[in-house]
Amino acid sequence: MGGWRKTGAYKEREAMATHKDAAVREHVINLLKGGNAHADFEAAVKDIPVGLRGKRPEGAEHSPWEVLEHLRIAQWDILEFARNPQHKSPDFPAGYWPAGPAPANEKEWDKSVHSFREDLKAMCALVADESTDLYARIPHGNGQTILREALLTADHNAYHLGQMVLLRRLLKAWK
Ligand code: NI
Repeated sequence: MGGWRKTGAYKEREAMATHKDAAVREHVINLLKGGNAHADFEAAVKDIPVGLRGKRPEGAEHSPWEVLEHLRIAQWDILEFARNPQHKSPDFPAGYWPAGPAPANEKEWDKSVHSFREDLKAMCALVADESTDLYARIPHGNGQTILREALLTADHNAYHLGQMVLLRRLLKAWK
């Protein structure tokens, strides 16, 4: 019963594949966590004065709150798409942005930061899970893989984290 599979050469190839798979997972998780080549999420949202969170600096299209919420909603949408066949994406583009430039209060800001963190953790856990096939087509998608969704998340986050830092510079709220 499949005894031929247990030859030394097969086992060696299998060990090599597992090793490469683990390396890819590690690279993708590092990319998701960020912080290697630029400010990570924690640095980008840390200590933004309450009074500036809803401010659009002159010449900028968005406030820090709008960028934070956009980051949260987009990441949540990609994560849910990746793991939940029932997921319905928001309307594009309006559903990916908050209603206005400012949060209702500090609690709403904190809640958004917290949700972003939790979803990022969940995306990393999905990638780390050895039972997740990074290369298989997502059954309810049209060609996407978990690898693609994880890379899309990292790329989209990096783009808007850079934007957040620039907004903070313009608002004089970046050390
Ligand atoms: Ni975006």
